[in-house]
Amino acid sequence: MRSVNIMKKVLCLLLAVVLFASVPAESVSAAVSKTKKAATPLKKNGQLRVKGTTLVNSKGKAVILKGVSTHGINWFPEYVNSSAFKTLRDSWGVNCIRLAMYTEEYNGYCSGGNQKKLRGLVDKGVKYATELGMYVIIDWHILSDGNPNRHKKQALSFFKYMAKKYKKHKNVIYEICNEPNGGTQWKDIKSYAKSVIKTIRSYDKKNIILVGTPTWSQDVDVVAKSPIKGYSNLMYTFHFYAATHKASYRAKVENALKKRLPVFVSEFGISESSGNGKINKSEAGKWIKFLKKKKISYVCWNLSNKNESCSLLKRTCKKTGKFKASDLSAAGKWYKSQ
Ligand code: IDC
Repeated sequence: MRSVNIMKKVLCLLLAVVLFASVPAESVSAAVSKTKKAATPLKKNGQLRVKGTTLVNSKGKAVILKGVSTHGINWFPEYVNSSAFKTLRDSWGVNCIRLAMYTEEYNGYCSGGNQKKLRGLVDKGVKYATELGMYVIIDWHILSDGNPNRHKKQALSFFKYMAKKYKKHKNVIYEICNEPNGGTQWKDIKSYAKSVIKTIRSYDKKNIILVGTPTWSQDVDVVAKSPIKGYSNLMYTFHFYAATHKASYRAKVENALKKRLPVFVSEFGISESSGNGKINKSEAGKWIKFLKKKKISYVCWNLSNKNESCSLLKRTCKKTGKFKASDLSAAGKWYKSQ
C-alpha cells in the first residue's frame, strides 16, 4: 500500500515537471512581466522621506523620481487623464506626474481662472496617479507673479484644502512655488515657505514639500546657506534648460549638496530656457548622468503638443494618451529613450 502511494507521488511530480517544461518561454516571461507590472512605483517604494540630501523609500533606500510635468492644467486640461499617465508609466518608465497649475498666466488660479474647476483637475490628476501607483506633485506654478508672497493668502487656502484631503496619500508631493523671480530674495521666499509649510504640516505630517529657490529656482547654493529649520521632508528645487544652463549650473547644485541641502529637479527641459529654440541632447545627457550619480529626482517639462521645442509631443499629435514613437517630438523621443 505504502509503495503504491510513493509511486503515485513520483508520477505526479514527473507530470508536473513535464507540464512546466512544455509551457512556452513567452508565457513565462509574460507572467513575470505581469507580476512586475503589479508592483507599481508606489507599491515598491511606499511613503517617501528625506534622509540627508536624498529622497528615500519606506525601507530607507535611495529613490529617484523620474517624472513628466503637464503644461499648465488650465491650458491643456485634456492631458490630465489616466491613459496618458499609464502610457508614461508603462512605456516610458515614468513614476511621477507633476500637475502644473499656473497662478497668474492665462486664467490662472489667482488671475480669474475657475478655482473650483482647477482644484477639480488637480483632484482628478491625483486620483489617476494614485490608481496607477505613481507619485504626483501638486505644483503652485508661480511665474510672471515673481514673488510668491503676492498670492500668499490664496496659496495658504489652496494648500490647506490639498493637505487636508491628501494627508493619508503616500504618493502626494506639494510644490509650493514653482519659480520665484524678478529679484525676489531668499528671505522673502523663506518667510512665505514657512507659513505654507506650517499650514500643510498641521494636516499632513509626512509628505514631501518642495520649496522654490531664487532666480527661477536656480539659486540652491544661496539657499544652502540658510535652509528652513524645524521641519522634516523638505527639499529645494533646482530647474534647468539644457541648451542654456550647463556646467556652471551643475556646480551650483554640487555646492548646495556639499552644504547638505536636499535638491529636487521638479522641472527641466532640453531646449533653451525660453522653452523654445534649439534642443541640446549632449548637454542633456550630461545632466541626466549627473543627476543619477547624485541621486537627484527629475521631472521633464512638458506633456503637450504646443508648438515649442520643450513639448514632448509633436504639434500634429492630437492624441491625449497611448502615444506611439511617431507622436513624439525630438525632446519626447529623447526623454523616452532615457
Ligand atoms: C512656458 C511654456 C510656454 C508658456 C510660458 C508662459 O512652455 O508654453 O507660454 O511658460 O510664460 C519655466 C517655467 C515654465 C515655462 C518654461 C519654458 O516654469 O512655466 O513654460 N520655463 O519657458 N522656467 C524656465 C523655463
